[in-house]
Amino acid sequence: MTIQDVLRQQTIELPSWAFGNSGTRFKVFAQQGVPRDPYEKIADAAQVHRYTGVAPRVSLHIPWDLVDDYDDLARHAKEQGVSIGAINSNLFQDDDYMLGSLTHPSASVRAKAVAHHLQCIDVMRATGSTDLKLWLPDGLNYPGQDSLRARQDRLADSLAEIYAALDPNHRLILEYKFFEPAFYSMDIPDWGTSLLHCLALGDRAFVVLDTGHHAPGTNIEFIVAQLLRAGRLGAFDFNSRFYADDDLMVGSADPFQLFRIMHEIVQSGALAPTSGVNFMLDQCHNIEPKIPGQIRSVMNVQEATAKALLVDADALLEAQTAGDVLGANGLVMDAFNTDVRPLLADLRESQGLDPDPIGAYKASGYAEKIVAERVGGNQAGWGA
Ligand code: RM4
Ligand code: MN
Repeated sequence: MTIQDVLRQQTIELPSWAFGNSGTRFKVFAQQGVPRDPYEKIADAAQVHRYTGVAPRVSLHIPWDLVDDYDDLARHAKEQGVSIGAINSNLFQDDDYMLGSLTHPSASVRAKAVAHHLQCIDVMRATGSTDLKLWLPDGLNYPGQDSLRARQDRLADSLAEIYAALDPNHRLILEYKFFEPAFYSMDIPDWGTSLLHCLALGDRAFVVLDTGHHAPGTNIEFIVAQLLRAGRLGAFDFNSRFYADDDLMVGSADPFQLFRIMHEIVQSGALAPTSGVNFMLDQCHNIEPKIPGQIRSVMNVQEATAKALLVDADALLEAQTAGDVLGANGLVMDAFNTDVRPLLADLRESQGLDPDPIGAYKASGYAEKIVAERVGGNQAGWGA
């Protein structure tokens, strides 16, 4: 297979929430033309697929993306040329969850959090989604606030209840985050904790690696290699960070890190659609326009992938085996320093796409159209 053949098979999943308004804890800046409902979010996501050709799925977030009729939403997605991807639960915006959700000391709050996932599983059934994605905001702000260990036990029990409710073709994918919203201790702070819970649950539980959820300086590609080795890397939530969970465009802060991650993926054969790794974006576009922001992000992932595919694997193995430190490093750096934009432009043309997706989107007039048409109603955003 040529590099272009491999790139043609790659797919990247878009988050519905990237198209709604978002912001910092100080301010949400509204943008004109932003979707008012999940139908409009899907229509915008379909634009990204239209110009990149590699973004055919949209993750939904429940309850942000609640609709009356999910068969109808799935039909709408199909009409737009995309399908529904992972279903994300939301345990971080309900007053009852102030002290935790799946780990809460009160059995009734835990039961409520579990029941929310049963609702998400119903959405999966109606939309054909196969991934239930959990991100747990639970944790402690102060030593002694609750028992670290008892919370793990409660978490294991809650997760087991959710896992038992899945259909045989469903996967549970479990995210981790080292801090925020809790500051002393998160209940799933790291990949090891997520992996332990996944191993206890069964072979359809996988870890989600959100690139923004690590301490500065963490070697993320090591985690990728380790999870692939264990067969438990279920998905990425791609984004960029300079400081905390910045949710910036993937590849914007540190394209070299993204390349190193994709290098591990390519080396392990995990780019193949059958590998079970779902390449998702989890980003918010607070100040930049959202649709081209997503297009740029998709292109950044493609560029990092193309560079990773350029690494001469045979020569690298030879250099590594011979202990040729400079040679091995040189092979990796040569690939990273190659300008792959012409290769990707050719690829797009071979697929009948414009070689310049952002330019083509801008020229399409879609941005002006949604500003003119989406008047009135409530713009979608965090909490809406
Ligand atoms: C969280 C986490 C989740 C996403 C939300 C929007 O920080 O990364 O994946 O559902 O943000
Ligand atoms: Mn995430």
